[in-house]
Amino acid sequence: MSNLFFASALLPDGWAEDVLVTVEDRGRIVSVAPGANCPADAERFAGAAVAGIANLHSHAHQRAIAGMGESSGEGSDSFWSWREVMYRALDRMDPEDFEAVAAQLYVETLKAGFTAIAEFHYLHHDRDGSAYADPAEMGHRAIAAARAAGLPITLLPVLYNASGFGGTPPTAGQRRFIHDGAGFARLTDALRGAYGDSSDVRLGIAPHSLRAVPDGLLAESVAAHRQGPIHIHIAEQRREVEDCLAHHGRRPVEHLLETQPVDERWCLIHATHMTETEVAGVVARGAVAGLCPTTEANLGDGFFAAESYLGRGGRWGVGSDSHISVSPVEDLRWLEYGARLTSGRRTVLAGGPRRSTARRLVEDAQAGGAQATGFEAGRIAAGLRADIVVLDTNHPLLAARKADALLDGWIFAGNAPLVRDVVIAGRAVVRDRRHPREEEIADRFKNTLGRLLG
Ligand code: NGQ
Ligand code: ZN
Repeated sequence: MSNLFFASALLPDGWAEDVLVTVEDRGRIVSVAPGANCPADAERFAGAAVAGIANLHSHAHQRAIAGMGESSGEGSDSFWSWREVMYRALDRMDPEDFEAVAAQLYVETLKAGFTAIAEFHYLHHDRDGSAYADPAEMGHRAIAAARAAGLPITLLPVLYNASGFGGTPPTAGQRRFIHDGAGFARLTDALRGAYGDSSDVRLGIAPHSLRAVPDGLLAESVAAHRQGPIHIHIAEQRREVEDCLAHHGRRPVEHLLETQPVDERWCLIHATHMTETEVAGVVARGAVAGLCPTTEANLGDGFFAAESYLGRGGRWGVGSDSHISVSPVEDLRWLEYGARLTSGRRTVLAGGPRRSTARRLVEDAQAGGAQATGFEAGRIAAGLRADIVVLDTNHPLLAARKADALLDGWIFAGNAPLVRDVVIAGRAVVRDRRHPREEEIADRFKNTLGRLLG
């Protein structure tokens, strides 16, 4: 048992002061007592505590090229030309390199205030496309990196089979991603054997997209995975909506809802292009919309129908995806700003009169992130994981702010890092903005990039 004491904390029924949180040895909260005295043995945090937010969509290898697709190429640049740049960069990435890049990303993820990550992982095979001796080699590396950082991880091995609708053969650039049904089953079995009982790891699956997984194989993989999250890229680019219409006579979300048992286990990544009927359909199933506003902006995807989806009570969370920005602040802020820029109004997602926009965004993202990663977290409450972020209430940006105004300051005012401490399973893994292994992990990352890209 350990005791954590916070000057203030956002609890399920609102803000409280002098909050004593007792945590059992496996990292679950046993009790939460507002208005408490600080026991002598407690670890004391001077700031404002909020439950952490899960980063629900990551391609860790892309951290290596963040910002490297920003010089114009030959013709007009697009999502698809960026994808070629990304494929070329990962051509040379070995397991050691991948682990070094992922560890750096995961430390950054924690320091930004995310307390779990869903790794949508598709770099499975050796450089020539042949399987590694251990088919789960790269998955082990992702988990080793997360453990080095101290970040809970939901590993989503990706099923990738085709380059386009209709089962068109993969391209050379996709050779390291490809599985058939049997190969994918071997991978997921190996992972389940290795990590099935770990408290810091959750396992799910990620059929990459309707483009990359033909319907029959998609149904087969879903049927084989009775437990754990199911994530899929769904409707990010207009071209993929058009291709889906041409092939299936249905839009992607429409097609998925008609053909798969979409429910609360599902997370629909980049549900960018939806009709109102599709929005209502996703909300009714209780699935999470996995939103990545900074990557979606960077890649020119389009605006998610945030006002309508949130207005209907849809579940959602955020992910840093390509890692063009690793920050819950930027992703939550840009979700609201996208809604402002399209509607011409302010506080669009606040959820009613006299509500804090940031409180709404943070609480929705906590809940959606927990659902999509499968970690019992997202609130500071007995029975849940003690994954907690502490804001620096001493910072000038938060001066004279209390309660919800702290959250509005955090999300909307400036870019100074306001997360001071991060607690995972009851232990501070970031203290005073420092991670104990950050230098070592950053050095290894820099060496790796020097070799890969230099
Ligand atoms: C990915 N990323 O799988 O890494 C994708 C690009 C694709 C984003 N969609 C590749 N942001 O969708 O085919
Ligand atoms: Zn993605």
